Amino acid sequence: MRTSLGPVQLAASAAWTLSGNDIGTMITAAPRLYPHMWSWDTAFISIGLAHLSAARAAQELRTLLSAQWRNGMIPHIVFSEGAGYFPGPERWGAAELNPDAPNAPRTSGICQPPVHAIALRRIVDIARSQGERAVAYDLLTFAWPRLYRWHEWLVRHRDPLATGMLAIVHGWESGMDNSPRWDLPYSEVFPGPDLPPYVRLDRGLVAEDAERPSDVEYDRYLWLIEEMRKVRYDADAVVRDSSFLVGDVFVTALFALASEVLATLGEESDQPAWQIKQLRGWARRSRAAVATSYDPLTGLARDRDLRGDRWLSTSTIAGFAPLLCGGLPVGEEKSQLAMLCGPDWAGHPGLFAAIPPSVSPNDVGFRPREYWRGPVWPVIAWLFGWAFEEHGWKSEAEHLRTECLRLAADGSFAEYYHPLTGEPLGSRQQSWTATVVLDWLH
Ligand code: 9WN
Repeated sequence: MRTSLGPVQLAASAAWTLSGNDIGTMITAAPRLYPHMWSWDTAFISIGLAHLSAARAAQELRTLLSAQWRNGMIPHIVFSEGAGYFPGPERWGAAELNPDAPNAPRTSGICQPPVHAIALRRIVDIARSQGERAVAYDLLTFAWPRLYRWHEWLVRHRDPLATGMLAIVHGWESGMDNSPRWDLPYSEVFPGPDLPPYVRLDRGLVAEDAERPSDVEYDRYLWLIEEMRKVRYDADAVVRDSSFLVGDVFVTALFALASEVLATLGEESDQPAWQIKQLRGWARRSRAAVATSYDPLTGLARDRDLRGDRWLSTSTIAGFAPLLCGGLPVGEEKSQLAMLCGPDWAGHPGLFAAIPPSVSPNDVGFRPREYWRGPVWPVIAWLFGWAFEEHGWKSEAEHLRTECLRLAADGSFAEYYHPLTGEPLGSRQQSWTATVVLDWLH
């Protein structure tokens, strides 16, 4: 039978998970599968930490920001001294090839979704509510200019059509690595004969191989790194030459949302007015780009394949991106919300908990155990819950929270869950699952 922990035990267990993943220099994304710091994981991890100690949360965010590249990019992985993950720092060779990459700590050469300003907002609010005003002030002063530079980097280097739709150069940058969203663009990534051999380390660390991407997918992931190495991670050359270049509607929506949040934090901390204005302008443009991608036939927003010059209409959770950042006309917005809560998604009668899975159970491509091809990811639900709160959709936010807590009450803090049975999948003791549970419990 499935364990079901009460709120006090669950909170204690989440806190215990975070402290178990604390290796002294950082909190790793997960104990075995991911023994390093991941960019968007750390944003979420800091939120959970803030409930335990605002100062510790601030330290975690500072650690991530200390690895920011000189050009402003926040790298997707900050490597710990420990080994056990492939591709590690040697395979990336970022510091050897690009003078903007720090020598220490070592990092990867790509980025991840820009959720950091949302985390900063949450940490500052939690710290203030705990009376830790100095911690909040110091963190805001430290992080704001760095996050501004990060957003500026995205606008400067990742908006190739100047429409506000931000592009990614690797599926890992979306955070939804093997989502069916990327199947078509990846089908045109052809690993060359000079792809250096490699050994995957992830396979043995999950119960079944199918819970992780296939070898064919990994070849493509690794090939894209080779392409980037050839241009020494020069941001514009990567966008020019990479065989994978996709306008990511989910990243774009998060960017729009986070830019608004950062602008407001800037007003609260007397940051330069022109930068605040610029952030609001970026948010407006990206919101409009998300709205433009909306397909009235499916009711979902779309990614744009910039190599193939075509819309990608694959139906996934990312199609609800407009609900994160706003910008759709009221009628469309309402019908998107109804669709998300309806029988194709969170209201599907077969679900263990009423949370939208990564792919609809009614979709032919639905694979309930396969990573981003069907499972439920609590952290994605948290993002929608947070945005719903912001929009004033309180009952929808509360419903997501209650259902996610029911799913997570088994105390495994799995990376993702089988949407129909609630079975934990992927890694266990995943930090960001523990942290969103902690936040929901407060
Ligand atoms: C590659 C750490 C990361 C998450 C991603 C998730 C997974 C890595 C992997 O784990 O990606 O970056 O090796 O599969 O897809 O969203 O940040 O938790």
